[in-house]
Amino acid sequence: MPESRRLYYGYIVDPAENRRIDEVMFLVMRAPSSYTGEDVVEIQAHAGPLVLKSILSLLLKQGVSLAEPGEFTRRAFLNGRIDLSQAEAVIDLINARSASGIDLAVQQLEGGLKDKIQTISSELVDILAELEANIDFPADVQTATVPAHMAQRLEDSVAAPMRKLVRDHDDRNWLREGLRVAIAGSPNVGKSSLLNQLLNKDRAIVTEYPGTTRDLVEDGFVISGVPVIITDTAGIREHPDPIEQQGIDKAFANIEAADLILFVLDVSQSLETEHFRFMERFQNKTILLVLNKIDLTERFSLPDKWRNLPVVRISAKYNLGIDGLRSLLASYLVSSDHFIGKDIIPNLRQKQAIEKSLVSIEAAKDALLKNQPIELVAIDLNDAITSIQEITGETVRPDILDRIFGQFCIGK
Ligand SMILES: Nc1nc2c(ncn2[C@@H]2O[C@H](COP(=O)(O)OP(=O)(O)OP(=O)(O)O)[C@@H](O)[C@H]2O)c(=O)[nH]1
Ligand SMILES: [Mg+2]
Repeated sequence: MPESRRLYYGYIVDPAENRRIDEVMFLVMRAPSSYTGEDVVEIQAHAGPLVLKSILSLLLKQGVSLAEPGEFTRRAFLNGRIDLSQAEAVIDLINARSASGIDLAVQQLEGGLKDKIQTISSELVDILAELEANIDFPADVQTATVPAHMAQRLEDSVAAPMRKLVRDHDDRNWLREGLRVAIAGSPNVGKSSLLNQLLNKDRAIVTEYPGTTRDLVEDGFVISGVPVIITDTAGIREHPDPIEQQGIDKAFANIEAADLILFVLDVSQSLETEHFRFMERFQNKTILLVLNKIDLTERFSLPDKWRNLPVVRISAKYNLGIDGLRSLLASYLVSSDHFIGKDIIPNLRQKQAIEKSLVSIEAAKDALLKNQPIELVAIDLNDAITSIQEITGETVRPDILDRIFGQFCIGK
């Protein structure tokens, strides 16, 4: 009987022909000390495709079946070895394209989000239990003081930390998926030239004709361990031709969705009303002013109201100041309010579950403050608990599980 978690040496033998197929190492991991929490045998064979195929078909003949994509992780979840947020972290880890993506995934894999959610949800369960005690024994408690104190407790120990998680997703989900940077500006200011410099390759067409770029040109690079998804957009101008107009529409949609805008100005041209209009329109977004073509003139002064914005002076054509722009981007990424630290950032699914739960919590708080029957408050709190537990997977629907585990590849 092989011992658990010990490596053995031997041969795979086809019993029908008593023929040796491969020289292998194998490992037995008995439940519950394995990835899935079940009994597991791992065979380490030589990597030739024919050898592997022969071993596999022998095993299949013995009644073994092939794993579905994500089946190992799904079993680990179903056996309670990990929760759903940790299973999702496995996907993030496999898909990570940068050091920050790995950091995030590892923290979640270690149970960072799970712990936070469990703290919040057990607080909710406590509050609900206390309320239900009031339903059963109303005479025991001074009912008049209960609602306000409960509403406050819901706010402080449940709603506030949940809102912070939602904010963290909104502010910093790009650490997982990449910071979206849009290069915007009038035609011919050197946007495509800048894209090519940042990527160190000829990605977009550059010509002296205004209106060269019409579609979005997207690419990616990594800066300070963080993935950046950068898009060059069509030059924005009034009265474009119909094709250009489509490009400009796409440009605006892309700029709207970006985390950071590089607004490129040509220092040899004077500012027009459309530049001011652009800045007005996107005043709530993070804009970095890029003054290009500094090889042509030194005389360019910024309007007073733009003086507080971060500015870099470059020549995209002659590769001047590009490193300065890179370090400004890097410092933006690691600046105090963006720095990742040991924080946990929920993904979109998790954020949506928190938001759904928050709606029920607000309703419960409201009902408490309006002195509505405690039974009604209890219904809201139950809904809140159900929603928040979708994150750890205690209450999640099977079709959502299918969708999550469908993202895995075979063997994970
Ligand atoms: N002198 C000088 N010329 C530049 C500089 N950067 C770009 N150019 C030139 O400006 C022209 C337009 O450059 P592009 O990069 O195509 O400009 P764009 O903003 O992408 O233009 P559209 O795609 O039409 O919106 C080209 O002839 C470039 O060589 C620079 O720093 N200095
Ligand atoms: Mg262009």
